[in-house]
Amino acid sequence: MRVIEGPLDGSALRVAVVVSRFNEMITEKLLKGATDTALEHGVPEDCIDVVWVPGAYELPMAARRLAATGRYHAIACTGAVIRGQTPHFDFVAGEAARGIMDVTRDFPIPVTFGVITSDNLEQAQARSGGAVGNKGREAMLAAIEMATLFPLIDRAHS
Ligand code: INI
Repeated sequence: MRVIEGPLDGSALRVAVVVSRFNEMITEKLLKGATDTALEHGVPEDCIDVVWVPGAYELPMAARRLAATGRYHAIACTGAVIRGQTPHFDFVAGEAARGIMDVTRDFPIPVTFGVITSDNLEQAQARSGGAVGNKGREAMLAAIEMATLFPLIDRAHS
C-alpha cells in the first residue's frame, strides 16, 4: 500500500485568487483568508495574484483565463451568494460551481471553490472568519494541497 498526500508547502507555488465584488463586505474577508493562508504556507508574496470580478457568476470566466496562461499552479475562487438577496441564487451559485469544475476538467491545475452559498447574511458572516471558519482560507488550503499532490501522483506513475 502506498499513501500519497500533498504537503501544505506553498514555497514553490504561484497561485491566483479570484474574488467577486458582489457582497464585498463578505468577500474581502474571504480574500484576506485566502492570501493570509497562502503566505502562512510559504507562497512568496510576489507569487500571489489577486483578480477581482463583478460577481460569483464571473468567477469561472476569470479562472479559465488565468489557467490558460499556464503561469499558475493553483487558483482559488472566492465569492458569496446569499439566497435571500436574489431569485437568481440557484443560477448564480450553480453556474459558479459548475463553471469552476469545468475549468478543472480542461486544465491540469486545481481550481478550488471558496464560494459561500448561504440563506442569509448571518450565515455568510459565520463562514467568512466567524464561528464556521473562512471559506477563502479553506479554498487556499485545498489549492495548495492539490497543487503539491498532482506532481506526486504523476511521479508515482512515471
Ligand atoms: N453575485 C454574487 O456573487 N452573489 C450574489 O448573491 C448575487 N446575487 O444575489 O444576485 C450575485 N449576482 C451577480 C452575478 O454574479 C453576476 O455578476 C451578474 O448576474 C452579471 O453577470
